[in-house]
Amino acid sequence: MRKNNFTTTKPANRKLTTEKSADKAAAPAAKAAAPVKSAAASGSTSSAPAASVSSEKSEPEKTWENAAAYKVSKETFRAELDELLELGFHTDFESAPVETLYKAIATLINKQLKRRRFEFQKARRKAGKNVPDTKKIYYISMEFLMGQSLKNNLYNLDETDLVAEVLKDRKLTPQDLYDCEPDAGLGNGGLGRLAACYMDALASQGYDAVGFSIRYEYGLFKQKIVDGWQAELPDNWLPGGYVWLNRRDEDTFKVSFYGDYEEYWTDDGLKYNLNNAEVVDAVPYDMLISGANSRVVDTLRLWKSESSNDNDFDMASFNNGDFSRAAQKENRAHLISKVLYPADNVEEGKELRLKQQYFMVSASCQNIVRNHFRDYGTLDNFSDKVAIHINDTHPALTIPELMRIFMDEYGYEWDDAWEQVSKTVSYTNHTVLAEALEKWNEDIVRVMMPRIYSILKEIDRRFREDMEEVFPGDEGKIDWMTPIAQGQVRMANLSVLGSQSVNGVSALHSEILKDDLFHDFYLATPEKFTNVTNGIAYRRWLCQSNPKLAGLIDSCIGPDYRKNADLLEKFADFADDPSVGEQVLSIKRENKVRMSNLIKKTTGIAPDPDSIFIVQAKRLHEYKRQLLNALRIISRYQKLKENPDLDMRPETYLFAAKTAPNYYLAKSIIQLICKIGEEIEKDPKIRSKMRVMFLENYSVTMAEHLMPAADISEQISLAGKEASGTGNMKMMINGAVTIGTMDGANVEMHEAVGGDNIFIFGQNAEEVQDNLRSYDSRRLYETDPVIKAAVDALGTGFAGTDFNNLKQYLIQKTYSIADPYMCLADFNDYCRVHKEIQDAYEDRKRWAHMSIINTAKASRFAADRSIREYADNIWHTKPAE
Ligand code: 26V
Repeated sequence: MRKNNFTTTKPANRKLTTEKSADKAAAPAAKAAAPVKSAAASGSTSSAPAASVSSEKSEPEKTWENAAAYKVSKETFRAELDELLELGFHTDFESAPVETLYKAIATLINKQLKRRRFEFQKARRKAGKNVPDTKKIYYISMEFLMGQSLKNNLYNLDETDLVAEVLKDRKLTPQDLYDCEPDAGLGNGGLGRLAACYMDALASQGYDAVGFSIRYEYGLFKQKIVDGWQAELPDNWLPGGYVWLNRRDEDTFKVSFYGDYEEYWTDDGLKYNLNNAEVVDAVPYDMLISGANSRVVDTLRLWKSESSNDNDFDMASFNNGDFSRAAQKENRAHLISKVLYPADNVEEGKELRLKQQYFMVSASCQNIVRNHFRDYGTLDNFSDKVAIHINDTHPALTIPELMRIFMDEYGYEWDDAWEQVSKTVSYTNHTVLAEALEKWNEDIVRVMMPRIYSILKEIDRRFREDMEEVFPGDEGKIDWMTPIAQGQVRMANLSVLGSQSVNGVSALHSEILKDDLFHDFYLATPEKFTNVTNGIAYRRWLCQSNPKLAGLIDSCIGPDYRKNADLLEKFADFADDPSVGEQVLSIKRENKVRMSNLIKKTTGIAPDPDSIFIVQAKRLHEYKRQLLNALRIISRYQKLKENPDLDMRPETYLFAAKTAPNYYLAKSIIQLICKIGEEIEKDPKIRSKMRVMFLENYSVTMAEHLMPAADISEQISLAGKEASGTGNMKMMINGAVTIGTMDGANVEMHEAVGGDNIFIFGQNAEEVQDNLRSYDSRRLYETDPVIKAAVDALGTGFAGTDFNNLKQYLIQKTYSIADPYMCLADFNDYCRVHKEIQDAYEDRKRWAHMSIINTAKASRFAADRSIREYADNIWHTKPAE
């Protein structure tokens, strides 16, 4: 095939204007002249009436350099608040409902962030575009599980005390406002929360970064448990959440789907026509991301889909009284950003999901390239100045979409475009589960995005040619690696071959990628593969969620660890200090009391704060083995039934988990946990010794209460399956002791705290590999009476519901493999370490020691550290500050 340039009608490096071009879909500024919709209509706060109280003359200028200038007196803040309440909310300070106070104060804080953001960008421009070693970082992710923002922003801007002062006049506290804010639940679990933690770390360390995602109208469903069964309700978060969203019509981009596509050859190369495409507008809503101890304010840009053409409203149908037909096209456009897909780690081949992905990717890539060209007048230095990170394979279409823009809109030839694109993109893998590896039906891709499909075919063709040189004649291997085969587009392969870097999220996981999942790619391009172990926004998860423990740490080692997480390790020096130990235990107890009260509010039951709080909170999935936990609980319950006077420290088992709506088996496991809890509640003697509670509707905000209250953190996945885990880090930093397998980040936690401060059990990843083939769960069931009794109890049931299906799952080969995640194989060892925990917990000095070591050694799991590793080793950039 001749070297083609895939040009459309535009010449190379042509400046972009709003002029009508043959390919209108590509004109970035097309909406520049569109009037900004009213605040009420758009949900924007940018034009809220009183958000512009002019600062007094005597106040210092609010510049980038002068962070102190943003500090205002209580009086000034109150004056701004009063004006906003009156003009923006038609009320006043004395009579405003607390929800209104929340909105108004959030609006003022958002305004301060906008000012800071503006000044940051101004300073960036002033410093010149050629600041060496700094790039613009773009983090593209289908999910950002942000949770609440007010508390975090107040903490970062150091305005909590000011707001507390102002609220005193209404006898309210900041917490009363926090309780009004809905979670921005724009994510399923670990992957989404990680992206949120990384935005915090990027801003806190002064990196110039933008996150890109979708402004889902409905976030992750609200979970309702009905008779133990999970039901899903829509999560309509925008009414309380919009205060943080700043609509920016002027940055609207157009995204094309479908259409009649034809390619033809000319003397200038391959050209194409695309007619009758379905074009939608991508309208950005910016959420501003404050950093702690940082003057940088970054942006999370969330795209909303809207119909791009007034003609999309069908006036003729309307006039005929066919109203649903009249709005059909508009609704089709709006549907794209309507709702977050609630599945993770399971197959989800829905067309709308692919549409969401391309929508997000196309708008983001157009935005990135437009910005770059505007700043530099060329794309030749693109990979020197831009880093684009794709969070799992969901944004993998970034690769062909950038190729499209470079070639079709800027006239690049294939090789030059590829050179830039493949040096700019980097990819993180978050799961090795085969069923979560995205594959799309080739025909769907071809029809939905014909131009992208054509580029994918060319990527595929060239890749096969390249691999033929690396693995000559090895058809099988090459076929396994290609982005298109057997009628499917394989997003993981596309991501690996189109990225300059591929990483896993814990040391073990990254090894598995090289040895197993991407082994052939590793052989072909070993230099691409690296590891960045996950990290958490520890200021949120420790300093804000557990202020008492953070205060104690301040008093021991000083507050600098709040800026530099490495310093937290010094807290280990206090592991055997009796007074610090006592305080650690009593703070944990206070946190448990607080959690217990919260649980009482929703369930009517207050678990005993002097019992051991054993927590497993995470998505419900077979590989995470909540079922193993439940089986051991059953076994323990049977023991207690036999001997109700058993001498033991009471235990409270707290579960929290959502699962994909169509994941029947996982829903059964939720029901099992609920029903065991119900059964135990019936017996006063037993429930004084053990309680099992399933906490409904797990969320970021719930986690912020739960993590500080955990004594034991359950991290019991089958080794080799959990890529990293991050809940494990959150509980660890709050002083919980982990019971876990050698999986994901547990391995590094074990290394950090040493064998005495963690309870490790079960097969390691290698043993799992070796044993899987010969594994016979039925034999274990038949030969081990304790296992048999627990499994049989599933058949008998709890609180009137039997769980024969789960019994069969564990021992019956009618399921392709019985017990595929080997619960029964690790059962006995799991019981063994739980016994050790009972003893360790009774030795209060030892427990305090373990707790302190866990908190201190969690320093290495700070997101700040992860982000520095990404910046240094993958993006090759430095902070802008
Ligand atoms: C897959 C799918 C499949 C199609 C439908 C929607 C959807 C959404 C998400 C996913 C992938 C989920 C992968 C994930 O969340 N992995 C988790 O990532 C965490 C952060 O790296 C890590 O700590 C967890 O171990 C890992 O399970």
